[in-house]
Amino acid sequence: MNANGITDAVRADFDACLADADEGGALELAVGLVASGVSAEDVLLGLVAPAQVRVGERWASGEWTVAREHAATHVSRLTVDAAAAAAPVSGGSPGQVLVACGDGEWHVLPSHILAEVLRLRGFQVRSLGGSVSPGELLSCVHQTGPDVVALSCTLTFNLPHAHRQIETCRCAGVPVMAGGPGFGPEGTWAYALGADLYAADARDAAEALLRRWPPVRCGRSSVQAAAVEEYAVLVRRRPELLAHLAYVLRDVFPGLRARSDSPSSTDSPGTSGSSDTSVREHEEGTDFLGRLLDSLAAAVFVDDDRVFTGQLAFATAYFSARSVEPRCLVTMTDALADRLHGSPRTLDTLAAGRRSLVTRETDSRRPE
Ligand code: B12
Repeated sequence: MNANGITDAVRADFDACLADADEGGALELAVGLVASGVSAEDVLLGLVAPAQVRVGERWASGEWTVAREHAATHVSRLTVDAAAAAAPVSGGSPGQVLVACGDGEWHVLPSHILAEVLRLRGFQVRSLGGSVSPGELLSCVHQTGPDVVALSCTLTFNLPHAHRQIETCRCAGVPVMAGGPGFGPEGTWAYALGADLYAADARDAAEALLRRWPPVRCGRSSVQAAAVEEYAVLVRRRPELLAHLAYVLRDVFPGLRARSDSPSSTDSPGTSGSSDTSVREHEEGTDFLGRLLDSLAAAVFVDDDRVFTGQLAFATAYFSARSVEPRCLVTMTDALADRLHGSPRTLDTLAAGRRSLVTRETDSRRPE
């Protein structure tokens, strides 16, 4: 039994509900816990959040399909809503929080859990859901006048977008609290981007806000002009670099062969006689490479190799689980380095990425 009253058996039951997409069972379990005196906050943070981490592991290891992950996440979302609705809300509203995800960030559930925890603690909360552009955020800030914007980032390659959101809020005079694993260990990259506050989870966030309300603007971006310049080069050259990678990796990377016979191939989907499956596989392959390029660009932007090496570690595990030779990632870093001679920071980041891959490869060959 844990301090919050959620036992291992309860966790196992909830995992089984997610595995079976059993909405009824999950809601009964969660609402039952709240009725028996477990706080809704504990249900959200001690039951649903860790179960979602396990969902991610099962998807990443290839045990679950994307469809199964979607179904489980849907049940988790319903569970969050039901548990929160079954609990009393603390009285007295300290003020208003606007919860948002950066552009390109579709991990909404983390921000939704945060929103519900803050609401249960008495804050007035408005939630914007996934992938919000800086323009949309600005207009909502002007319309609703929040005391603080809570910005969620799960994926590190979205950091440059998060920077734009933080800058937008700074221009509007509203402080930003950042959170989510995308902001790095102890929120390192949140502070680098100029966020005013960071919290590791929703409970810490609520407590930090209640301790020092209203939050004030104090953050300062340490993003350097030279880094932004190299980042812009990577963004501008993204299509060309991606086409080159697809060509270089066509024999080793799943799904790329069918549509990468020449580096200048510009066929639109369906015109080369490929089957729907090969078109889809090709798109998935280029999406994957695109995300690796984006994490290289994000690493250059925040001037921290770990953004890139972390993504390479994820890609290595992802490939290994799918019997794809992770060595193709070394080929990828070399192919990019060949094309990016004029970008010294990018070359350093690629070299760090390459070293991390080679070290991991050597370690994996060492006898236990
Ligand atoms: C569900 C899910 C999805 C769903 C999201 C649907 C939804 N409605 O949310 C969908 C299908 C969209 C998705 C897509 C992708 N996903 Co996904 N996803 C997940 C999964 C399984 C669960 C996410 C979740 O709900 N977590 C639970 C919450 C509670 O997590 P949390 O971050 O701990 O949140 C707490 C704190 O971080 C904090 N917090 C969060 N935000 C904020 C904000 C503030 C201000 C504060 C103070 C605190 C705070 O408070 C929260 C509560 O305490 C995770 C696994 C995981 N480990 O999280 C993978 C995971 C995040 N996804 C992953 C990947 C790779 C992807 C894709 C790139 C896959 C793809 N297409 O090939 C895409 C990218 C989409 C995009 N651009 O955003 C990887 C990321 C790995 C990596 N290093 O890149 C993960 C880790 C899976 C894995 N194990 O490999 N995903």
